[in-house]
Amino acid sequence: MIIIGEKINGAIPKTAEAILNKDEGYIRELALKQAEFGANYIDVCAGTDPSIEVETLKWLIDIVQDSVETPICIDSSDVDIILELLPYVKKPGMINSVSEEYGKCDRLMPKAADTPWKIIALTCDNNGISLDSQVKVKIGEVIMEKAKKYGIDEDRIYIDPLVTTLSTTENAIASFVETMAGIREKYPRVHFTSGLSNISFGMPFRSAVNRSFLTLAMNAGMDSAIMDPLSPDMRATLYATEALLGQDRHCRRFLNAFRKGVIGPKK
Ligand code: THG
Repeated sequence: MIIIGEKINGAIPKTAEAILNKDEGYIRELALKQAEFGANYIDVCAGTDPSIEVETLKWLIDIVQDSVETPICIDSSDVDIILELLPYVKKPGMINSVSEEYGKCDRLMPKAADTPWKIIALTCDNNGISLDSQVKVKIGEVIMEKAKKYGIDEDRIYIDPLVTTLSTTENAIASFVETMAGIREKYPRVHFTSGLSNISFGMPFRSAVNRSFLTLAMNAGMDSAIMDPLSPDMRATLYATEALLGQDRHCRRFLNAFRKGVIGPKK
């Protein structure tokens, strides 16, 4: 599994407070801890007024780059901001995200083509997010064909099928699984990712729903997640599921994580 650590995001009240107060130490600690607990990428999202988004992201990126070797996942809905930041980031990481909205793919892909940056692509377009998995599959195919046209290898694309909320859409998981299966049929090397907490909006005990979603989605081929690596329960589910799915030879990662205290029963 490729873990994208979600904690440096201005939508989280404590992180927003740290951004407002220019609390470098707090952001540094989030970067260090997420790297320590297995994040392969560190998502950086300003969640501020658009007029100060670039400035905020640069400040966050500086701190992360200075603290850890883990590559950054630039999280912005504004393609121009992403393009402005690409040369600013020292180590190529992930772009989060493009979609078929407003020609985002055609604006970003040519510029990212000859770089090692990986790209998260959402299965939505100018009509928004469809509830129909077949519509999402079609959008996914359009995105993959564009990647091919611009010379971006299939395995640099991480499709986010945009899971819907279980409390309003009973077949949220079924639709998510169908979307992945439909796209993977044509593009066997593409990756899939998802913001884990989207599934549980509007429900109590969200962490239980998020963890079960992680297991089911991994079983259906999701190989990346935007998640909180600082949650011990989430880590336990992740490592156990990898082992159960035969993705952890001799359960070595599970055993090592247990020995190091990264996972284990509550004390
Ligand atoms: N897809 C893509 N990018 C995304 C999202 C997505 N970026 C933003 C968002 N969704 C994913 N990031 C977050 C960040 C924080 C939280 C949820 C999604 C959050 N965190 C709580 C906290 O840290 O306090 C609780 C975490 C927990 O208990 O699990 O709510 O869908 N491509």
